[in-house]
Amino acid sequence: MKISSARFATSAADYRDSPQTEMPEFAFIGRSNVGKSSLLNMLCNKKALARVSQKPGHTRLINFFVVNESWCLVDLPGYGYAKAPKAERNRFNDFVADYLEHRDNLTHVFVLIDCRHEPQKIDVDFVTWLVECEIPFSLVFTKSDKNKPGRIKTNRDLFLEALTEYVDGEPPSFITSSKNNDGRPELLRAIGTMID
Ligand SMILES: Nc1nc2c(ncn2[C@@H]2O[C@H](COP(=O)(O)OP(=O)(O)O)[C@@H](O)[C@H]2O)c(=O)[nH]1
Ligand SMILES: [Mg+2]
Repeated sequence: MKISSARFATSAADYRDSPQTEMPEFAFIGRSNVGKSSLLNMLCNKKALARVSQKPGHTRLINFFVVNESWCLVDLPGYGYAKAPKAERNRFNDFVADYLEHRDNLTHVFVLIDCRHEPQKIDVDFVTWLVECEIPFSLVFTKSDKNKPGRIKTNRDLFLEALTEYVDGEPPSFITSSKNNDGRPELLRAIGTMID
């Protein structure tokens, strides 16, 4: 799929403020700093579309971007903000949950996971919650330029193994790097098949 245009549409601080549109929507979520904004920029081939932050916990809003004037990318706030109190860390915003559970045009969720780490409980718990809610998702292992291919595959396999208890079959997974565009064609192809 070719990206001919990508533009910021709007931000919402509450699910009810989400824009009214029937365009298919693809949401990106993961821990703060996992590389969500960088991945959106990489996919759209635009450096400053979504804000990339050195500081975790920066994105507190749901940000909507329109691509090719026909579908949307959504940058959701990161869960697991390391500097928040522990009680808050294990919980993600109600409004993100509302969005994921009720947004009619939500087509697919991409869950970003840092490929350098072995499965983290917060990621496994979140994916398990998606399964319970019957929300379709894929796993995206980010920052592949920062780890050896063998280690990345091991971490991915461990994650898939941690899910077998909860998921029938294997969810689709991607390995990406926003530094070297690793995984870009595969992700765009997957999105393309879902909007046809
Ligand atoms: N080496 C490398 N760094 C990355 C990659 N993706 C993001 N980063 C860096 O990780 C930090 C957090 O990225 P950001 O996209 O803001 O993460 P977000 O909080 O999930 O939106 C920034 O310093 C990025 O430059 C990647 O694929 N490779
Ligand atoms: Mg971000």
